[in-house]
Amino acid sequence: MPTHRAVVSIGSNLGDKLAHLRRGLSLLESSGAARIIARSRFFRTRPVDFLDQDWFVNAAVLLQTPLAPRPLLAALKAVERRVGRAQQTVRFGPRVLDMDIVFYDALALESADLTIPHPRMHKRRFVLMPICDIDPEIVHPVLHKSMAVLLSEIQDPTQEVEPIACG
Ligand code: PH2
Ligand code: MG
Ligand code: MG
Repeated sequence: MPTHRAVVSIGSNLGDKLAHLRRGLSLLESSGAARIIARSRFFRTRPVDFLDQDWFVNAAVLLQTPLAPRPLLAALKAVERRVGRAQQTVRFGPRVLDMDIVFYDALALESADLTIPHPRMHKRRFVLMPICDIDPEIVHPVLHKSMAVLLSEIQDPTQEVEPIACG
């Protein structure tokens, strides 16, 4: 079976955030949709885009998966629902669990329901810092810059990201 590698960014800012992230990863593996090859530490991160909400806990995982991008997206959404995510009311607003595909092999895909690489990843410290934890040398397949370089290009001082001791 052909296998693929995907980088997925995960986040939560409602209830027991860390527990939601851990449960999501465990459900993802037990569903058979993906194997987790590496996981970053967990980070406490100040909200971006929609500021009037609680801080997030974010992390990133490197996955091995037999699934094509859309079935992988469906599997991630199924896990989000099982962990308790309801239909979103506010764009960029609070959520129990968010699992976003950042990279899928070196694929570049742009469509209404799915864009890979994630279109905002390079502007977000809460995405880049966890991926750097896994491997700072991963290269963005469209921008052709490493995670370390993209992270160093973010100057925004409001994007606070700090590792959680227990993570
Ligand atoms: N997700 C968003 C919007 N803003 N901010 C942080 N810190 N972490 C997130 O995961 C996040 C966010 C929409 O997906
Ligand atoms: Mg998201
Ligand atoms: Mg999402």
